[in-house]
Amino acid sequence: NNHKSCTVWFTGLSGSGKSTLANAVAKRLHELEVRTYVLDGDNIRHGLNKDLGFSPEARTENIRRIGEVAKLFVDSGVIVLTAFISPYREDRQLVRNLLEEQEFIEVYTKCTLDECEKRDPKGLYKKARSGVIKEFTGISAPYEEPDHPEIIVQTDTQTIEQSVEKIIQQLKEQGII
Ligand code: GGZ
Repeated sequence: NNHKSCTVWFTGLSGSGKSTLANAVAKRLHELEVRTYVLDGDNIRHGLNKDLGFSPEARTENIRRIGEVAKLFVDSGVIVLTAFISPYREDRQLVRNLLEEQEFIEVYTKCTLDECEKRDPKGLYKKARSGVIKEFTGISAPYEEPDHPEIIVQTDTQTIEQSVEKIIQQLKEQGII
């Protein structure tokens, strides 16, 4: 299949649905015979970035490296989907600047902290509240909302299918797929 490459950059709180959506979009793209790769904590923080923790400096370096890796994937012709909190506006801007204008599609998985905390699939919010985990995003570390993301998906009111569809539509409108 003939398609362009880009980075679909998910940003949002822990538990807001970044990985779920990245994988759901990848599945949908696969059906359309588009080549994709998903970067997330499982394949990045356990490997390339296993030397990094969650201090502001470590998060900035985490995102910088992921941006460079995403750029390599874009150069190779695939659509790369990244699922990282990426809490700092400046860090996301830096990645945007690494890529061509049409190649960076920022998707804000918007979800109230309340709802993320209710989901708490790994029990991390509970640990953050009790102080077992320090500097936890949304509780004891900041999350800076994107000002002008290409896409906002409201994951506490929209279904996964609706969100996937919105992202696929944007890729079509931009002539990527
Ligand atoms: C935020 C943390 C923290 C702290 C561990 N703050 O829900 P998860 O578990 O699977 O996703 C979170 C993941 C965040 O890593 P990122 O690389 O996406 O973060 S960043 O972009 O800010 O560098 C969470 C887990 O790691 N986790 N400690 N203190 N999330």
